Amino acid sequence: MELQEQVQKRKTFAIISHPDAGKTTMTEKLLLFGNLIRSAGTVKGKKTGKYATSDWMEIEKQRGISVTSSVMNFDYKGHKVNILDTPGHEDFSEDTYRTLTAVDSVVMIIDATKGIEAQTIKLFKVCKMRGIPIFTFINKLDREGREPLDLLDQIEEVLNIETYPMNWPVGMGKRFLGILDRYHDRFVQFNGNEEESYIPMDEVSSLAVSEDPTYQETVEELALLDEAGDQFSLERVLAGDQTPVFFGSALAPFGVQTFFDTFIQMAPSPGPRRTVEAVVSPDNPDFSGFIFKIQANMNPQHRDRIAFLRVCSGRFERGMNVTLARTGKSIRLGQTQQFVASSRDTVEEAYAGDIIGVYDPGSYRIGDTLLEGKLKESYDELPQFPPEMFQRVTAKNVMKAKQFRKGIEQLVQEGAIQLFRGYPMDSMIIGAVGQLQYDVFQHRMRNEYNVEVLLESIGDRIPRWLRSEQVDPSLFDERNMLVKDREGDFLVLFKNDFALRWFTDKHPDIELIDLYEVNQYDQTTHS
Ligand SMILES: Nc1nc2c(ncn2[C@@H]2O[C@H](COP(=O)(O)OP(=O)(O)OP(=O)(O)O)[C@@H](O)[C@H]2O)c(=O)[nH]1
Ligand SMILES: [Mg+2]
Repeated sequence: MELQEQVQKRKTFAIISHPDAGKTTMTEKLLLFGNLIRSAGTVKGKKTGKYATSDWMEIEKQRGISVTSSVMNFDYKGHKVNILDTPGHEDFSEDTYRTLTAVDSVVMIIDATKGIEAQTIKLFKVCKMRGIPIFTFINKLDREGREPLDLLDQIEEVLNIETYPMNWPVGMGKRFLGILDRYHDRFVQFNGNEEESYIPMDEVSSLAVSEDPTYQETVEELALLDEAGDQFSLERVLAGDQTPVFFGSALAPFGVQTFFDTFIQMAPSPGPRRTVEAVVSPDNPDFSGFIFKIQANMNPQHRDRIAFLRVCSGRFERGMNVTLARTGKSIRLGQTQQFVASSRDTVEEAYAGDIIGVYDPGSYRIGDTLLEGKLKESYDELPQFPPEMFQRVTAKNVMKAKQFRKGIEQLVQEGAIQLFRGYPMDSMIIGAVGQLQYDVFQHRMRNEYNVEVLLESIGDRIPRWLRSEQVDPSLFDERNMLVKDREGDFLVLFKNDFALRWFTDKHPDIELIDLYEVNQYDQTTHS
Protein backbone atom coordinates (compact mmCIF):
# COMPACT_ATOMS: atom_id res chain seq x y z
CA MET A 1 0.00 0.00 0.00
CA GLU A 2 2.74 2.41 0.96
CA LEU A 3 4.35 1.83 -2.41
CA GLN A 4 1.19 2.90 -4.21
CA GLU A 5 0.91 6.07 -2.17
CA GLN A 6 4.50 6.97 -2.90
CA VAL A 7 3.97 6.44 -6.63
CA GLN A 8 0.81 8.57 -6.58
CA LYS A 9 2.76 11.53 -5.16
CA ARG A 10 5.31 11.55 -8.00
CA LYS A 11 5.00 14.02 -10.87
CA THR A 12 7.77 13.67 -13.40
CA PHE A 13 7.73 15.93 -16.43
CA ALA A 14 9.88 17.63 -19.05
CA ILE A 15 9.65 21.14 -20.40
CA ILE A 16 9.98 21.25 -24.16
CA SER A 17 9.88 23.87 -26.92
CA HIS A 18 11.63 25.52 -29.80
CA PRO A 19 14.79 27.38 -28.67
CA ASP A 20 14.25 30.55 -26.65
CA ALA A 21 10.55 30.10 -25.84
CA GLY A 22 11.39 30.25 -22.13
CA LYS A 23 11.90 26.70 -20.78
CA THR A 24 14.84 27.53 -18.56
CA THR A 25 13.18 30.73 -17.34
CA MET A 26 10.06 28.73 -16.46
CA THR A 27 12.10 26.03 -14.71
CA GLU A 28 13.82 28.67 -12.63
CA LYS A 29 10.47 30.04 -11.48
CA LEU A 30 9.23 26.58 -10.55
CA LEU A 31 12.33 26.06 -8.42
CA LEU A 32 11.30 29.16 -6.48
CA PHE A 33 8.00 27.47 -5.66
CA GLY A 34 9.87 24.45 -4.39
CA ASN A 35 11.89 26.79 -2.14
CA LEU A 36 14.99 25.41 -3.73
CA ILE A 37 16.31 28.83 -4.50
CA ARG A 38 15.62 32.14 -2.87
CA SER A 39 15.81 34.36 -5.93
CA ALA A 40 15.51 33.48 -9.58
CA GLY A 41 18.55 33.76 -11.78
CA THR A 42 18.27 34.60 -15.47
CA VAL A 43 19.47 32.83 -18.56
CA LYS A 44 22.23 35.31 -19.30
CA GLY A 45 22.85 36.36 -15.70
CA LYS A 46 21.65 39.84 -16.51
CA LYS A 47 20.58 42.29 -13.81
CA THR A 48 21.57 40.23 -10.78
CA GLY A 49 24.64 38.46 -12.11
CA LYS A 50 22.89 35.25 -11.12
CA TYR A 51 22.41 32.55 -13.74
CA ALA A 52 19.51 30.16 -14.16
CA THR A 53 20.09 27.01 -12.13
CA SER A 54 19.41 24.51 -14.89
CA ASP A 55 21.90 26.12 -17.29
CA TRP A 56 24.82 25.10 -15.08
CA MET A 57 27.33 24.26 -17.78
CA GLU A 58 29.93 26.94 -18.58
CA ILE A 59 29.02 27.13 -22.27
CA GLU A 60 25.32 27.45 -21.46
CA LYS A 61 25.98 30.54 -19.36
CA GLN A 62 28.18 32.06 -22.05
CA ARG A 63 25.73 31.53 -24.86
CA GLY A 64 22.48 31.83 -22.96
CA ILE A 65 21.14 28.59 -24.39
CA SER A 66 20.65 25.12 -22.93
CA VAL A 67 22.83 22.42 -24.47
CA THR A 68 21.97 19.55 -22.17
CA SER A 69 18.94 18.40 -20.18
CA SER A 70 19.03 18.96 -16.46
CA VAL A 71 17.01 17.43 -13.67
CA MET A 72 15.73 18.94 -10.46
CA ASN A 73 13.71 17.29 -7.71
CA PHE A 74 11.65 19.10 -5.09
CA ASP A 75 8.59 18.83 -2.88
CA TYR A 76 5.55 20.91 -3.68
CA LYS A 77 2.22 20.85 -1.85
CA GLY A 78 2.42 17.18 -1.03
CA HIS A 79 3.83 16.16 -4.44
CA LYS A 80 7.31 14.92 -5.25
CA VAL A 81 8.28 16.83 -8.36
CA ASN A 82 10.94 15.72 -10.86
CA ILE A 83 11.37 18.38 -13.50
CA LEU A 84 13.57 18.15 -16.59
CA ASP A 85 14.61 21.26 -18.47
CA THR A 86 15.56 20.26 -22.02
CA PRO A 87 17.59 22.05 -24.72
CA GLY A 88 15.50 23.37 -27.61
CA HIS A 89 18.15 23.46 -30.30
CA GLU A 90 17.79 20.63 -32.81
CA ASP A 91 21.49 19.75 -32.64
CA PHE A 92 20.81 18.52 -29.11
CA SER A 93 17.54 16.80 -29.84
CA GLU A 94 18.95 13.33 -29.22
CA ASP A 95 19.43 14.36 -25.60
CA THR A 96 15.93 15.84 -25.49
CA TYR A 97 14.35 12.74 -27.03
CA ARG A 98 16.03 10.45 -24.54
CA THR A 99 14.80 12.65 -21.74
CA LEU A 100 11.27 12.23 -23.04
CA THR A 101 11.54 8.48 -22.39
CA ALA A 102 11.97 9.23 -18.69
CA VAL A 103 8.90 11.42 -18.07
CA ASP A 104 5.18 10.94 -17.57
CA SER A 105 4.02 14.25 -19.04
CA VAL A 106 5.39 17.33 -20.77
CA VAL A 107 4.89 21.05 -20.62
CA MET A 108 5.11 22.54 -24.08
CA ILE A 109 6.02 26.21 -24.09
CA ILE A 110 4.98 28.44 -26.93
CA ASP A 111 6.28 31.95 -27.45
CA ALA A 112 3.15 34.08 -27.98
CA THR A 113 5.03 36.42 -30.28
CA LYS A 114 6.10 33.56 -32.58
CA GLY A 115 3.45 30.85 -32.36
CA ILE A 116 4.29 27.25 -33.28
CA GLU A 117 7.87 26.88 -34.49
CA ALA A 118 9.72 24.08 -36.28
CA GLN A 119 11.26 22.35 -33.30
CA THR A 120 7.99 22.45 -31.37
CA ILE A 121 6.38 20.39 -34.12
CA LYS A 122 9.08 17.73 -34.04
CA LEU A 123 9.06 17.41 -30.26
CA PHE A 124 5.29 17.36 -30.20
CA LYS A 125 5.24 14.44 -32.63
CA VAL A 126 7.55 12.42 -30.42
CA CYS A 127 5.30 13.03 -27.39
CA LYS A 128 2.24 12.11 -29.38
CA MET A 129 3.85 8.92 -30.62
CA ARG A 130 4.77 7.93 -27.09
CA GLY A 131 1.30 8.89 -25.85
CA ILE A 132 2.67 11.43 -23.35
CA PRO A 133 0.07 13.92 -22.07
CA ILE A 134 0.90 17.46 -23.15
CA PHE A 135 0.19 20.65 -21.20
CA THR A 136 0.67 23.95 -23.02
CA PHE A 137 1.94 27.21 -21.58
CA ILE A 138 1.76 30.21 -23.90
CA ASN A 139 4.57 32.46 -22.76
CA LYS A 140 5.72 36.09 -23.07
CA LEU A 141 2.30 37.71 -22.65
CA ASP A 142 4.19 40.74 -21.31
CA ARG A 143 5.00 41.42 -24.98
CA GLU A 144 2.75 42.18 -27.92
CA GLY A 145 2.07 38.78 -29.38
CA ARG A 146 -0.41 37.03 -31.61
CA GLU A 147 -4.10 36.91 -30.77
CA PRO A 148 -4.93 34.10 -28.31
CA LEU A 149 -7.58 32.69 -30.64
CA ASP A 150 -5.09 32.58 -33.52
CA LEU A 151 -2.64 30.74 -31.31
CA LEU A 152 -5.23 28.13 -30.35
CA ASP A 153 -6.24 27.68 -33.98
CA GLN A 154 -2.64 27.19 -34.90
CA ILE A 155 -2.09 24.55 -32.23
CA GLU A 156 -5.18 22.68 -33.37
CA GLU A 157 -4.33 22.88 -37.05
CA VAL A 158 -0.58 22.42 -37.10
CA LEU A 159 -0.31 19.95 -34.24
CA ASN A 160 -3.67 18.36 -34.75
CA ILE A 161 -4.66 18.23 -31.10
CA GLU A 162 -7.77 19.54 -29.35
CA THR A 163 -7.12 22.54 -27.10
CA TYR A 164 -8.87 23.61 -23.93
CA PRO A 165 -7.88 27.04 -22.61
CA MET A 166 -7.69 26.75 -18.82
CA ASN A 167 -7.37 30.50 -18.65
CA TRP A 168 -7.56 33.43 -21.00
CA PRO A 169 -5.38 36.53 -21.14
CA VAL A 170 -6.85 39.97 -20.63
CA GLY A 171 -4.83 42.12 -23.02
CA MET A 172 -1.13 41.68 -23.65
CA GLY A 173 2.12 43.62 -23.74
CA LYS A 174 1.78 47.05 -22.16
CA ARG A 175 -1.94 46.52 -21.74
CA PHE A 176 -1.69 43.14 -20.07
CA LEU A 177 -4.18 43.20 -17.19
CA GLY A 178 -4.17 39.59 -16.07
CA ILE A 179 -5.86 36.30 -16.84
CA LEU A 180 -9.35 34.95 -16.47
CA ASP A 181 -8.91 31.61 -14.77
CA ARG A 182 -11.70 29.72 -16.42
CA TYR A 183 -11.08 26.51 -14.62
CA HIS A 184 -11.33 28.08 -11.15
CA ASP A 185 -13.79 30.79 -12.15
CA ARG A 186 -11.63 33.68 -10.95
CA PHE A 187 -9.66 36.65 -12.20
CA VAL A 188 -5.94 36.80 -11.62
CA GLN A 189 -4.88 40.40 -11.69
CA PHE A 190 -1.49 41.44 -12.99
CA ASN A 191 -0.17 44.24 -10.86
CA GLY A 192 3.50 43.96 -11.60
CA ASN A 193 4.53 42.12 -8.46
CA GLU A 194 5.22 38.42 -8.23
CA GLU A 195 2.36 37.42 -5.95
CA GLU A 196 -0.71 36.42 -7.88
CA SER A 197 -3.92 37.83 -6.40
CA TYR A 198 -7.05 35.81 -7.07
CA ILE A 199 -10.43 37.50 -7.29
CA PRO A 200 -13.58 35.36 -7.53
CA MET A 201 -15.46 36.23 -10.75
CA ASP A 202 -18.54 37.55 -8.95
CA GLU A 203 -16.39 40.09 -7.07
CA VAL A 204 -14.65 41.57 -10.11
CA SER A 205 -17.53 43.96 -10.80
CA SER A 206 -16.53 45.99 -7.74
CA LEU A 207 -13.07 46.60 -9.19
CA ALA A 208 -12.00 49.37 -11.56
CA VAL A 209 -10.70 46.78 -14.02
CA SER A 210 -14.24 45.64 -14.79
CA GLU A 211 -14.81 49.04 -16.49
CA ASP A 212 -11.79 48.56 -18.75
CA PRO A 213 -12.84 47.94 -22.39
CA THR A 214 -10.09 45.32 -22.78
CA TYR A 215 -11.47 43.44 -19.82
CA GLN A 216 -15.03 43.64 -21.14
CA GLU A 217 -14.01 42.44 -24.58
CA THR A 218 -12.19 39.50 -23.06
CA VAL A 219 -15.21 38.46 -21.03
CA GLU A 220 -17.29 38.49 -24.22
CA GLU A 221 -14.68 36.52 -26.10
CA LEU A 222 -14.62 33.95 -23.34
CA ALA A 223 -18.40 33.60 -23.40
CA LEU A 224 -18.15 32.72 -27.09
CA LEU A 225 -15.47 30.19 -26.30
CA ASP A 226 -17.67 28.61 -23.65
CA GLU A 227 -20.35 28.09 -26.26
CA ALA A 228 -18.30 27.10 -29.27
CA GLY A 229 -15.18 25.51 -27.83
CA ASP A 230 -14.43 21.96 -26.76
CA GLN A 231 -15.34 20.57 -23.36
CA PHE A 232 -12.59 19.91 -20.89
CA SER A 233 -11.87 16.22 -20.44
CA LEU A 234 -9.12 14.99 -18.15
CA GLU A 235 -9.47 11.58 -19.71
CA ARG A 236 -8.69 13.03 -23.13
CA VAL A 237 -5.80 15.02 -21.70
CA LEU A 238 -4.26 11.90 -20.17
CA ALA A 239 -4.71 10.05 -23.44
CA GLY A 240 -2.80 12.81 -25.24
CA ASP A 241 -5.82 13.88 -27.29
CA GLN A 242 -6.48 17.23 -25.64
CA THR A 243 -4.05 19.81 -24.33
CA PRO A 244 -4.97 22.21 -21.53
CA VAL A 245 -3.67 25.66 -22.44
CA PHE A 246 -2.40 28.27 -19.96
CA PHE A 247 -1.27 31.82 -20.64
CA GLY A 248 1.30 33.91 -18.81
CA SER A 249 4.83 35.16 -18.63
CA ALA A 250 7.65 33.10 -17.18
CA LEU A 251 9.86 36.15 -16.91
CA ALA A 252 7.47 38.59 -15.22
CA PRO A 253 6.56 36.09 -13.69
CA PHE A 254 2.84 35.95 -14.13
CA GLY A 255 0.41 33.08 -14.43
CA VAL A 256 3.14 30.62 -13.53
CA GLN A 257 1.66 29.87 -10.13
CA THR A 258 -1.84 29.53 -11.58
CA PHE A 259 -0.48 27.19 -14.21
CA PHE A 260 1.62 25.08 -11.89
CA ASP A 261 -1.02 24.62 -9.19
CA THR A 262 -3.46 23.30 -11.76
CA PHE A 263 -0.91 21.29 -13.69
CA ILE A 264 0.42 19.48 -10.62
CA GLN A 265 -3.10 18.28 -9.79
CA MET A 266 -3.82 17.02 -13.29
CA ALA A 267 -0.47 15.67 -14.40
CA PRO A 268 -0.35 11.87 -14.35
CA SER A 269 1.62 9.91 -11.77
CA PRO A 270 3.94 7.18 -13.04
CA GLY A 271 2.16 4.42 -14.95
CA PRO A 272 3.20 0.96 -16.11
CA ARG A 273 6.29 0.74 -18.32
CA ARG A 274 7.03 -1.55 -21.20
CA THR A 275 10.09 -3.76 -21.20
CA VAL A 276 11.10 -5.67 -24.28
CA GLU A 277 8.61 -8.43 -23.52
CA ALA A 278 6.46 -7.45 -20.58
CA VAL A 279 4.80 -4.56 -18.78
CA VAL A 280 6.02 -3.56 -15.32
CA SER A 281 3.68 -1.83 -12.90
CA PRO A 282 5.14 1.07 -10.87
CA ASP A 283 4.05 -0.63 -7.65
CA ASN A 284 5.69 -3.93 -8.51
CA PRO A 285 7.72 -4.56 -5.31
CA ASP A 286 10.89 -5.38 -7.24
CA PHE A 287 13.06 -2.42 -8.08
CA SER A 288 13.76 -1.54 -11.72
CA GLY A 289 14.88 1.49 -13.65
CA PHE A 290 16.85 2.59 -16.68
CA ILE A 291 19.63 5.02 -17.45
CA PHE A 292 18.68 7.66 -19.99
CA LYS A 293 21.58 10.04 -19.61
CA ILE A 294 25.18 10.15 -18.47
CA GLN A 295 26.94 13.37 -17.62
CA ALA A 296 30.60 13.91 -16.81
CA ASN A 297 32.02 16.75 -14.74
CA MET A 298 28.79 18.18 -13.36
CA ASN A 299 30.73 19.14 -10.32
CA PRO A 300 34.06 20.75 -11.25
CA GLN A 301 35.44 19.88 -7.80
CA HIS A 302 34.87 16.18 -8.13
CA ARG A 303 35.09 15.56 -11.86
CA ASP A 304 32.90 12.52 -11.50
CA ARG A 305 30.42 10.94 -13.84
CA ILE A 306 26.77 10.64 -13.00
CA ALA A 307 24.28 8.30 -14.62
CA PHE A 308 20.68 9.54 -14.56
CA LEU A 309 18.36 6.74 -13.54
CA ARG A 310 14.61 6.79 -13.94
CA VAL A 311 13.06 4.51 -11.32
CA CYS A 312 10.23 2.47 -12.90
CA SER A 313 9.13 0.15 -10.11
CA GLY A 314 9.76 -0.91 -6.55
CA ARG A 315 11.73 0.96 -3.96
CA PHE A 316 15.26 2.18 -4.41
CA GLU A 317 17.39 2.13 -1.31
CA ARG A 318 20.89 3.46 -1.11
CA GLY A 319 23.42 0.66 -0.88
CA MET A 320 21.15 -1.91 -2.52
CA ASN A 321 22.48 -4.51 -4.94
CA VAL A 322 21.01 -4.56 -8.42
CA THR A 323 21.66 -6.44 -11.63
CA LEU A 324 22.86 -4.64 -14.73
CA ALA A 325 20.67 -6.35 -17.35
CA ARG A 326 23.15 -5.93 -20.22
CA THR A 327 25.96 -7.86 -18.49
CA GLY A 328 24.10 -9.79 -15.80
CA LYS A 329 26.58 -8.42 -13.28
CA SER A 330 25.63 -7.32 -9.79
CA ILE A 331 26.31 -3.72 -8.82
CA ARG A 332 26.01 -2.00 -5.46
CA LEU A 333 24.33 1.41 -5.69
CA GLY A 334 26.25 3.09 -2.91
CA GLN A 335 26.90 6.59 -4.13
CA THR A 336 23.70 8.23 -5.22
CA GLN A 337 22.29 11.67 -5.40
CA GLN A 338 19.25 13.76 -5.93
CA PHE A 339 19.43 16.88 -8.00
CA VAL A 340 18.36 19.70 -5.82
CA ALA A 341 19.08 22.82 -7.77
CA SER A 342 22.79 23.59 -7.69
CA SER A 343 23.58 21.36 -4.75
CA ARG A 344 23.26 17.61 -4.70
CA ASP A 345 21.98 15.64 -1.74
CA THR A 346 22.48 11.99 -1.08
CA VAL A 347 19.32 10.12 -1.83
CA GLU A 348 18.43 7.37 0.61
CA GLU A 349 15.28 6.06 -1.06
CA ALA A 350 13.33 6.63 -4.24
CA TYR A 351 10.22 5.34 -5.96
CA ALA A 352 8.81 4.96 -9.45
CA GLY A 353 8.93 8.29 -11.23
CA ASP A 354 11.96 9.57 -9.38
CA ILE A 355 15.07 10.50 -11.25
CA ILE A 356 18.22 9.98 -9.28
CA GLY A 357 21.90 10.17 -10.04
CA VAL A 358 24.08 7.14 -9.52
CA TYR A 359 27.83 7.41 -9.48
CA ASP A 360 29.25 5.93 -12.66
CA PRO A 361 32.75 4.46 -12.53
CA GLY A 362 32.46 3.87 -16.29
CA SER A 363 30.30 0.76 -16.17
CA TYR A 364 27.05 2.16 -17.52
CA ARG A 365 25.76 2.89 -20.96
CA ILE A 366 22.85 5.01 -21.98
CA GLY A 367 19.82 2.74 -22.17
CA ASP A 368 21.02 0.30 -19.48
CA THR A 369 18.39 -1.36 -17.29
CA LEU A 370 19.03 -1.99 -13.59
CA LEU A 371 16.83 -4.43 -11.74
CA GLU A 372 16.38 -6.78 -8.80
CA GLY A 373 14.29 -9.76 -7.77
CA LYS A 374 12.16 -11.53 -10.31
CA LEU A 375 12.39 -8.85 -12.97
CA LYS A 376 14.57 -9.89 -15.90
CA GLU A 377 13.72 -7.84 -18.96
CA SER A 378 15.38 -4.70 -20.23
CA TYR A 379 13.35 -1.57 -20.89
CA ASP A 380 12.86 -0.59 -24.50
CA GLU A 381 15.82 0.82 -26.34
CA LEU A 382 16.43 4.54 -26.37
CA PRO A 383 16.43 6.53 -29.57
CA GLN A 384 19.73 7.01 -31.36
CA PHE A 385 20.27 9.51 -34.08
CA PRO A 386 22.35 8.87 -37.16
CA PRO A 387 25.33 11.19 -37.23
CA GLU A 388 25.40 13.20 -40.43
CA MET A 389 28.55 15.31 -40.15
CA PHE A 390 31.98 13.85 -39.57
CA GLN A 391 35.30 15.37 -38.51
CA ARG A 392 38.74 13.97 -37.97
CA VAL A 393 39.95 14.90 -34.52
CA THR A 394 43.46 15.19 -33.08
CA ALA A 395 45.05 16.78 -30.03
CA LYS A 396 46.92 19.99 -30.83
CA ASN A 397 49.57 19.07 -28.31
CA VAL A 398 50.78 15.45 -28.48
CA MET A 399 51.89 15.64 -24.86
CA LYS A 400 48.22 15.80 -23.90
CA ALA A 401 47.41 12.39 -25.39
CA LYS A 402 46.20 10.97 -22.09
CA GLN A 403 43.67 13.70 -21.29
CA PHE A 404 42.66 13.70 -24.94
CA ARG A 405 41.74 10.02 -24.83
CA LYS A 406 39.98 10.35 -21.51
CA GLY A 407 37.95 13.34 -22.67
CA ILE A 408 36.86 11.66 -25.86
CA GLU A 409 36.03 8.43 -24.09
CA GLN A 410 33.84 10.20 -21.53
CA LEU A 411 32.07 12.48 -23.97
CA VAL A 412 31.36 9.51 -26.22
CA GLN A 413 29.96 7.61 -23.26
CA GLU A 414 27.66 10.56 -22.58
CA GLY A 415 26.43 10.39 -26.13
CA ALA A 416 27.55 14.00 -26.68
CA ILE A 417 29.34 12.83 -29.83
CA GLN A 418 29.89 9.49 -31.57
CA LEU A 419 33.33 8.04 -32.18
CA PHE A 420 34.65 5.99 -35.11
CA ARG A 421 38.16 4.68 -35.81
CA GLY A 422 39.69 4.68 -39.25
CA TYR A 423 40.69 1.28 -40.66
CA PRO A 424 43.25 -0.05 -41.44
CA MET A 425 45.04 3.29 -40.86
CA ASP A 426 43.94 4.29 -37.38
CA SER A 427 42.52 7.78 -36.94
CA MET A 428 39.78 9.21 -34.80
CA ILE A 429 36.63 10.39 -36.49
CA ILE A 430 33.74 11.89 -34.60
CA GLY A 431 30.21 12.10 -35.84
CA ALA A 432 27.46 14.50 -34.82
CA VAL A 433 23.99 15.49 -35.88
CA GLY A 434 24.75 19.20 -35.99
CA GLN A 435 27.51 21.80 -35.84
CA LEU A 436 26.70 23.04 -32.34
CA GLN A 437 27.62 19.63 -30.98
CA TYR A 438 31.17 20.18 -32.26
CA ASP A 439 31.31 23.61 -30.66
CA VAL A 440 30.29 22.12 -27.33
CA PHE A 441 32.72 19.24 -27.77
CA GLN A 442 35.64 21.57 -28.42
CA HIS A 443 34.67 23.84 -25.57
CA ARG A 444 34.29 21.02 -23.09
CA MET A 445 37.56 19.35 -24.12
CA ARG A 446 39.30 22.64 -23.39
CA ASN A 447 37.38 23.45 -20.22
CA GLU A 448 36.96 20.08 -18.59
CA TYR A 449 39.97 18.14 -19.87
CA ASN A 450 42.39 20.95 -20.61
CA VAL A 451 43.01 19.82 -24.20
CA GLU A 452 42.90 21.87 -27.38
CA VAL A 453 41.51 19.73 -30.17
CA LEU A 454 41.92 20.16 -33.91
CA LEU A 455 38.95 19.29 -36.05
CA GLU A 456 39.16 18.66 -39.75
CA SER A 457 35.86 18.22 -41.51
CA ILE A 458 35.36 15.29 -43.84
CA GLY A 459 31.92 16.58 -44.66
CA ASP A 460 28.46 15.10 -44.55
CA ARG A 461 28.48 11.35 -44.96
CA ILE A 462 26.09 8.43 -45.22
CA PRO A 463 26.92 5.65 -42.75
CA ARG A 464 26.21 2.03 -43.74
CA TRP A 465 27.22 -1.02 -41.71
CA LEU A 466 28.82 -4.17 -43.17
CA ARG A 467 28.57 -7.84 -42.24
CA SER A 468 31.94 -8.79 -40.72
CA GLU A 469 32.49 -11.64 -43.22
CA GLN A 470 32.05 -9.20 -46.10
CA VAL A 471 34.67 -6.65 -45.04
CA ASP A 472 37.31 -6.11 -47.71
CA PRO A 473 39.48 -3.05 -46.98
CA SER A 474 40.77 -2.91 -50.55
CA LEU A 475 37.32 -1.72 -51.73
CA PHE A 476 37.46 1.51 -49.75
CA ASP A 477 39.34 4.79 -49.80
CA GLU A 478 38.91 8.43 -48.74
CA ARG A 479 35.72 8.69 -50.74
CA ASN A 480 34.02 5.65 -49.25
CA MET A 481 35.77 5.43 -45.94
CA LEU A 482 36.01 2.21 -43.94
CA VAL A 483 35.79 2.77 -40.19
CA LYS A 484 34.93 0.86 -37.00
CA ASP A 485 32.33 1.93 -34.47
CA ARG A 486 32.54 1.76 -30.67
CA GLU A 487 31.57 -1.89 -30.67
CA GLY A 488 34.26 -2.75 -33.22
CA ASP A 489 31.72 -3.28 -36.01
CA PHE A 490 32.66 -2.10 -39.49
CA LEU A 491 30.84 0.58 -41.41
CA VAL A 492 31.42 2.67 -44.48
CA LEU A 493 31.06 6.44 -44.53
CA PHE A 494 29.87 7.10 -48.07
CA LYS A 495 30.71 10.47 -49.55
CA ASN A 496 27.20 11.02 -50.91
CA ASP A 497 24.14 9.35 -52.41
CA PHE A 498 25.87 8.96 -55.74
CA ALA A 499 28.84 7.18 -54.21
CA LEU A 500 26.49 4.91 -52.30
CA ARG A 501 24.51 3.99 -55.42
CA TRP A 502 27.64 3.46 -57.47
CA PHE A 503 28.98 1.08 -54.83
CA THR A 504 25.71 -0.82 -54.59
CA ASP A 505 25.62 -1.30 -58.36
CA LYS A 506 29.17 -2.50 -58.49
CA HIS A 507 28.96 -4.83 -55.47
CA PRO A 508 25.40 -6.10 -55.33
CA ASP A 509 26.52 -9.03 -53.17
CA ILE A 510 27.71 -6.80 -50.32
CA GLU A 511 24.95 -6.04 -47.88
CA LEU A 512 24.84 -2.44 -46.64
CA ILE A 513 22.89 -2.03 -43.45
CA ASP A 514 21.21 1.21 -42.46
CA LEU A 515 21.12 0.86 -38.68
CA TYR A 516 18.84 3.83 -38.31
CA GLU A 517 16.27 2.74 -40.84
CA VAL A 518 14.44 0.87 -38.13
CA ASN A 519 14.58 3.89 -35.88
CA GLN A 520 11.08 5.32 -35.78
CA TYR A 521 12.29 8.60 -34.27
CA ASP A 522 14.47 9.20 -37.22
CA GLN A 523 11.60 8.70 -39.66
CA THR A 524 9.04 10.97 -38.08
CA THR A 525 11.08 13.69 -36.55
CA HIS A 526 14.43 14.20 -38.10
CA SER A 527 14.30 15.88 -41.45
N1 LIG B 1 9.65 39.25 -22.45
C1 LIG B 1 9.78 38.01 -22.02
N2 LIG B 1 10.93 37.37 -22.22
C2 LIG B 1 11.05 36.09 -21.76
C3 LIG B 1 9.98 35.44 -21.08
N3 LIG B 1 10.40 34.19 -20.77
C4 LIG B 1 11.67 34.07 -21.21
N4 LIG B 1 12.08 35.20 -21.80
C5 LIG B 1 13.40 35.51 -22.41
O1 LIG B 1 13.58 34.69 -23.56
C6 LIG B 1 14.95 34.31 -23.69
C7 LIG B 1 15.06 32.80 -23.79
O2 LIG B 1 14.65 32.22 -22.58
P1 LIG B 1 15.16 30.79 -22.08
O3 LIG B 1 14.46 30.51 -20.80
O4 LIG B 1 16.63 30.69 -22.14
O5 LIG B 1 14.58 29.89 -23.25
P2 LIG B 1 14.81 28.33 -23.46
O6 LIG B 1 13.53 27.82 -23.99
O7 LIG B 1 15.34 27.70 -22.21
O8 LIG B 1 15.93 28.29 -24.60
P3 LIG B 1 16.90 27.05 -25.02
O9 LIG B 1 17.28 26.34 -23.78
O10 LIG B 1 18.07 27.65 -25.70
O11 LIG B 1 16.10 26.20 -25.94
C8 LIG B 1 15.67 34.88 -22.48
O12 LIG B 1 16.28 36.08 -22.86
C9 LIG B 1 14.56 35.13 -21.48
O13 LIG B 1 14.84 36.17 -20.59
C10 LIG B 1 8.77 36.17 -20.87
O14 LIG B 1 7.80 35.70 -20.28
N5 LIG B 1 8.73 37.44 -21.37
MG1 LIG C 1 17.00 26.59 -21.83
